[in-house]
Amino acid sequence: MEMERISNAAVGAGEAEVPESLGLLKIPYLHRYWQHCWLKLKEPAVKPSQSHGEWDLENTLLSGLGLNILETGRFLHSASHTGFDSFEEWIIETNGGAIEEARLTRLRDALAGQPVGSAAGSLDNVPGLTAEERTFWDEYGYLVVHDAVAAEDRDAAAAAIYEFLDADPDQPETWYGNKFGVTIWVPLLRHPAFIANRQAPRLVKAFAQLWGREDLWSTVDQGGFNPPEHEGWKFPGPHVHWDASLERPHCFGVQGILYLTDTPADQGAFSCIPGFHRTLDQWLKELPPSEDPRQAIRRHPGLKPIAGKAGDLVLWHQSLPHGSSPNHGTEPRVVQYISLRPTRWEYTAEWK
Ligand SMILES: O=C(O)CCC(=O)C(=O)O
Repeated sequence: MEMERISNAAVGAGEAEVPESLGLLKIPYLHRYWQHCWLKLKEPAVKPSQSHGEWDLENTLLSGLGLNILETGRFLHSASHTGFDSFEEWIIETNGGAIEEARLTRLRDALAGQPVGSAAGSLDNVPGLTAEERTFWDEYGYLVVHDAVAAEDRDAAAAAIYEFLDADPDQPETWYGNKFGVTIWVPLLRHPAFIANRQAPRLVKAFAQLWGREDLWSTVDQGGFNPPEHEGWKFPGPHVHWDASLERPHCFGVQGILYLTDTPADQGAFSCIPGFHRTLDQWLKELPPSEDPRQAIRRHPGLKPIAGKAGDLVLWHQSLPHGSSPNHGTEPRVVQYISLRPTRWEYTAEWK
């Protein structure tokens, strides 16, 4: 198939007109993204480093369309659905049959390089981080934001995870039948309470303050369920790691996890090495060349579990080594993963 040229590819162009041929959602960049995925599929020799270098915009696109990056990849890889029309139909169907025009307009504007506000509306009167919290963040690279979402959405999200897993909070024998395997991930993505939590004003404001901007897009991330260890169920990870490239420069990025139930430190809490974002460069320089940093970090003694209450949002700088931890408590740890990123952000494309 001849690759069609999109003459008005939206990035930064600021153009308003979208030709009829660009489909149902009228997002020129969506067509460009689809073409790019198609090219990678048909010509696997094209390395990611030779890609069009728009990792940030691709994430914005998918977040704006309420899509998870892995589910989108899976859809596009399934041989029977490679047409652009079926891609758009799948997007709409995945969103429950319709996408609000206001959401599409905000996305179109952002992809066209126009300024957009927060998805949660004005944040002016929303309580934000204090000066002490900002100082703590700078020093330690993580932060616990209390009562980040509405209590009813927090509880509804926890209940949705139990229901999705066919588990019962009062029946421990039901906690270990995760149909998705031995994992703490729960691939529930678009429960209404999950969507509400991603847009909770206090949560959005915390991300906005750390990024220093409001044109943020929430990843469509999953839930998590980490039950107490026992003889037949041992914590499978994630062990300490980074999700960002270790190639320089080490860019700014904020990741987050929302505790949906009380999470004492020994109950499978999120763990990180506080302050490591400030010493990552030096640590890498001093590491013997024979050492793989991603293995070496596992021996670091500074990993600290971060306790929190139901409704607490733990934020961390992406340069902090982090992971989950074995649950030595009596209750499961129940969470929702949430990260917000701007339309465009600095990132290091080369993976190390
Ligand atoms: O579940 C956790 O506590 C850790 C999450 C994590 O490692 C990640 O989001 O990259």
